[in-house]
Amino acid sequence: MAANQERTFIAIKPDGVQRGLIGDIIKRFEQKGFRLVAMKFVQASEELLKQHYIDLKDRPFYAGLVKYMGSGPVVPMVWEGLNVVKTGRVMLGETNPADSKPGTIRGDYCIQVGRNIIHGSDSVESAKKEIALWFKDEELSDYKSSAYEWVYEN
Ligand code: IDP
Ligand code: MG
Repeated sequence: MAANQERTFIAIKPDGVQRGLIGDIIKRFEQKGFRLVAMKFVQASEELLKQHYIDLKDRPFYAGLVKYMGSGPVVPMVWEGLNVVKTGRVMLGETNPADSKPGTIRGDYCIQVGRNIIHGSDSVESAKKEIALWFKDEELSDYKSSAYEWVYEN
């Protein structure tokens, strides 16, 4: 896979949807130059959310996290580009909004860790797992962005 085709899984959580932040969040990824590969507006099942956060199953906040994520519709997305996993995490800010710098999504739009409005994959490996969990292969769009030559040197 070419480096410019790295993919990450980003999801706007129920609080981000309810607070009217969908457009602002998508805009940041678009303006950065990343390519939108897939997006849905869905109410996730408890089963899917438990699986999505399976690595955290022994943490005391796991049940509350699954309930929070299922409390309303979410916007799961796949974004593509050079170093998109790492850069995506930088754009999100820290897990705890209190530690997130202004200019980051969590730094700008939220206050508490349990209402931190957005998810982003933490590695290329977990991105692959999360994309496969939330999207079917045929839901991943294979178009070429007309901005590609203006975003990348080669
Ligand atoms: P991340 O979302 O920045 O990758 P993780 O450690 O993977 O952070 O935790 C997943 C999600 O679980 C966080 O985004 C947040 O919504 C929630 N979470 C993490 N730590 C706490 C906590 O101490 N209390 C409540 N919720 C938490
Ligand atoms: Mg995580």
